[in-house]
Amino acid sequence: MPEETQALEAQFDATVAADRRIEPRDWMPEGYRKTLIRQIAQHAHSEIIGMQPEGNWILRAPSLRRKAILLAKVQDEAGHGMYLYAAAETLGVDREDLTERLIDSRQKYSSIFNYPALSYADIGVIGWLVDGAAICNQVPLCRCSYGPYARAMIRICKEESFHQRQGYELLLAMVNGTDTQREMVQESVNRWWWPSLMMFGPPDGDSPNTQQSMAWGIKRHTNDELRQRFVDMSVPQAAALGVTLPDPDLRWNADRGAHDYGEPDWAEFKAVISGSGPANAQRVAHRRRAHDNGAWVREAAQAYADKQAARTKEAAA
Ligand code: FAQ
Repeated sequence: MPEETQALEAQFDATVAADRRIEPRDWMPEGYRKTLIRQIAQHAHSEIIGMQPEGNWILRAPSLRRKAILLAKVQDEAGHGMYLYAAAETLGVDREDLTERLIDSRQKYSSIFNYPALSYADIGVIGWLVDGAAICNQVPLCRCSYGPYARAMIRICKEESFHQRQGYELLLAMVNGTDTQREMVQESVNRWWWPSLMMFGPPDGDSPNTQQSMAWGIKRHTNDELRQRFVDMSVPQAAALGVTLPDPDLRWNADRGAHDYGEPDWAEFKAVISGSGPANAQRVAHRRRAHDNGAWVREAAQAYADKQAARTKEAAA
């Protein structure tokens, strides 16, 4: 390695070790750049695809108040996608290219969005469990070593926290309603609990990226550490709602000071992230359709930008 690169690498290592931020202008190892692009793009795609399960319920929300809340939440997710694509662009990639990779299934998005939202109770449970898992995973990313990602995460986490509360508040209203509503909530929790645990990624022993990502200060905790935190956080919340989490092995372990819980179905997880989940084909097809339908807007914006640039050039000449 040339001496100059060695010095830059030493500076990078020292910045990470001192818990300072790496900024776009700074030298960074190619692996660090690639890992960030992979993770941030996957995260951005998740926010964008993640609008679909809930978006499907906007027109069927049971009151104007619920409709306004859901609309605002889904719009927030679009905003998160935009901040994250902008953060990825600081690493030298192009948003258009990332979108192509998503709709060609060359880049992943979170497994959770490949499950359908079948009842209105799912809107509450997605807020409670899916946004709850997202917060657990994302709060540590506010301290990620890459500045633009860490800063984007601060605002995203504040909004996710509101999302989680609106879901929990909706569930509280439902469990204080009729027997049918309580049954709807329990049925929904039964479907979403295990996929929510899978959001944290494979078990640590099967996670090829965790060790290096932690050494680089991208990830601050392992997948299993965050999954455990989420289980411990959810158990009292489930008790307050009066719902049962669908895991016969779930119990408090006083020695560990944490809950023991059962093994998620990792074969199902692998199938879902390889494209064979219940809604993968539908989600990607919908995103592709929306992208194709928006082509005229991109063309018009480009034509306008070209015209403005030509006028500026003319005026300068
Ligand atoms: N789904 O070695 P690891 C939201 C892939 S929240 C799909 O452990 P890593 C908010 C992984 O990419 C959801 N793929 O990987 C919202 C890798 O594949 P690759 C988004 C998964 O990166 C709420 C392979 O498995 N949040 O959107 C998943 O160190 C409600 C090996 O795994 C984020 O993206 C999965 N669950 O750790 C929106 C958070 N897990 O790329 C709307 C940021 C793993 O090598 C409504 N990301 N894989 O082919 C992260 O924290 C990390 O990337 C992990 C995975 C923890 C997800």
